[in-house]
Amino acid sequence: MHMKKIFSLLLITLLFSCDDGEIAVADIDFSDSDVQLCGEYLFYKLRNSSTESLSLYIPTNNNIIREIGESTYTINNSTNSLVYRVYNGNAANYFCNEFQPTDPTVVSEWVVLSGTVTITTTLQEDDNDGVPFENEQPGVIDENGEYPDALDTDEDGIPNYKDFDDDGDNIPTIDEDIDGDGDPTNDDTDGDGTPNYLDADDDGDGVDTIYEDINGNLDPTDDYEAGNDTQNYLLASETTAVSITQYIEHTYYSTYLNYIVPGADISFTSDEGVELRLDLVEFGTYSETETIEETPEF
Ligand SMILES: [Ca+2]
Ligand SMILES: [Ca+2]
Ligand SMILES: [Ca+2]
Ligand SMILES: [Ca+2]
Repeated sequence: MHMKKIFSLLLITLLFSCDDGEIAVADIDFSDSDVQLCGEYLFYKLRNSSTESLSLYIPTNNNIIREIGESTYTINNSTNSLVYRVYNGNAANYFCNEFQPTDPTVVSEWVVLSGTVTITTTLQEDDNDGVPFENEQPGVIDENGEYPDALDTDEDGIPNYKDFDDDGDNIPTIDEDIDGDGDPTNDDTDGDGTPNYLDADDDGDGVDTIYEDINGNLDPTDDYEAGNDTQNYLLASETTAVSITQYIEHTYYSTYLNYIVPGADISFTSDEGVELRLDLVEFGTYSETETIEETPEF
């Protein structure tokens, strides 16, 4: 109890009395801390060498972190809770445990008795192919968060922004960066004005790159004619074609971003009835990325 009092004096920048009781205003900034998640759904952040936590618990069976859109939850400190805690040690293992650890212990706890929290969930899909999302002509986002007019150069059903082989020649876009400068958009072997990553016939010899795969292993980058040090698909003088009837497996990444914002009027109350106003503009963003593997139909 003595420790708690001392702590409170250190913590509180401004403490004054009014008719409703004591109000403390504290400049406690969690904005540099990552939002972490345990189970369904305990969001939490740690700061000050993990001796302070801010946690938001919304118990529900709904998959709230993958439902695109905005949801507002009522904080009542029984079902849904928002809590600021101070511990007497590192609390990094305090969460995500089936059993509450005995160490560290909670020195101070401040809860939100009433208020709201809004979670806005958006989905970002990208192929990490070296061409930025906005340069893959996604078009305009619709009300469902989708891009119905996105460009699909090879018409394999996967739009360019998430197609890691944009021209469907079985060479991933990132590997069509011939000069290796990290930018696949400035490489055009046959000089036809279409960069290799969008050019199904990279050397302009009339044989599509996908068929210049002599050993048929779905990788045209390892096929050389004897005596050549350049692959057939980049050499217009080599026009041997084989039958290829499938695409390589494609990979892209779906990232769900959950932007969590408490209501503007939220305040925290200690068990002694002291009200604490945190400088809490937002809780933060929790993100979760899923890797999708898909082989388009040829
Ligand atoms: Ca495509
Ligand atoms: Ca792409
Ligand atoms: Ca190509
Ligand atoms: Ca060719």
